[in-house]
Amino acid sequence: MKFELQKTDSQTKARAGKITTDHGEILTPIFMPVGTAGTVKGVHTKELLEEVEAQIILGNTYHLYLRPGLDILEKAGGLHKFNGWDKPILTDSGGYQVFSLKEIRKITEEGVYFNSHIDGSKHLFTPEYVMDIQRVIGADIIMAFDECPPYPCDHEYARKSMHLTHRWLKRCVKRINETEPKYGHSQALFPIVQGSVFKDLRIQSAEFIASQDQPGNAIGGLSVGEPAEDMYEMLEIVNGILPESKPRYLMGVGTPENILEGIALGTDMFDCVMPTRNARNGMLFTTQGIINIRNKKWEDDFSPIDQELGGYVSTFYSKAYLKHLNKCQEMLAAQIASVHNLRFYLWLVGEARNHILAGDFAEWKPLAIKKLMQRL
Ligand code: PRF
Repeated sequence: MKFELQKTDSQTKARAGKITTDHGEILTPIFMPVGTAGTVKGVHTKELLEEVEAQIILGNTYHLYLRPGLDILEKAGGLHKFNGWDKPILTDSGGYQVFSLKEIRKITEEGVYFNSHIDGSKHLFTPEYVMDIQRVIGADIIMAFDECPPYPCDHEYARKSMHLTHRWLKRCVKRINETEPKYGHSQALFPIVQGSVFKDLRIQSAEFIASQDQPGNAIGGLSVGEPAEDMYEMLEIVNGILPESKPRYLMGVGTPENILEGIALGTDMFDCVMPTRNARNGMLFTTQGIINIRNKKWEDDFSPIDQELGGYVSTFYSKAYLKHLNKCQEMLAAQIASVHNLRFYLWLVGEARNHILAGDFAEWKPLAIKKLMQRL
């Protein structure tokens, strides 16, 4: 994997860059649609390519390990072959997913014991095993095994948890260095900064993560319930320490506003279930503002969902028709809304990139936030 920094904004920390993987290029800043179980829910691969114009998608180690399981993934020749997505893929390590299980897990130095949410069966994820699983899945970018502490948590818990994440990282790096990719394309390991909302821990963690000298770095443990201001403060501290020459990935973030602020603070990559999850609940992000399609006012609005956004789905279907489909709980409602919202998110980061390159990102950002976050 290679990262080329193309431009840094003169008034903010925003950057435009290019990541090159064996499955192609990613122009940054970028948003990565979440494809937990090897599918971006409700969206065909063809639509991801042609409508959403996604450049990289996410998969989850935890879900793919449980279903379809390593046997099938290996027989398929990895996730790219299995789901037909021939562009870059990133897999999360399963740490975060396992931690959200709460009742059914136990954390030790060795790793995390957990019960499957599907059939209750017992499993152990260690840093080594999670690297092995991600070798079998075959993503282009793979994440280190970390603990994401809950919010709020006290300084003592956050400190111990951070050190555990750092020790686990060393084991991840060792395992990756001792093993080879299975399918001929290379895999880049991204370590994850933790430290909750404590400045001293975030500084310590960012320094340790940077010292591991991996191809890219991630910031975890944010957008877990803390005030947005705390998230931005932590991000500013961490991005000031992580090297400029490598991509920075803010995990699980966020709203259009969070993403634009994250970009302004020097972050290059984002992922979030928000565009797809909210789509299924009838919330649409548009170039004119936010729509709740369940609202009565759309009942007889026959204008396209979003003319300015372009694309087939957003310009062909009307708001009134989508409202009708949603009310009838038709599958197509979720599909249309998901494709539309993802196209919007990819448009958003593309616009940010264009404004960084044009040199007017700082002037554009507050106006964009005001317009895009207003409720219509
Ligand atoms: N760690 C991992 N995945 C994540 C997170 C994390 O802290 C977050 C936190 N927002 C989202 N996804 N491994």
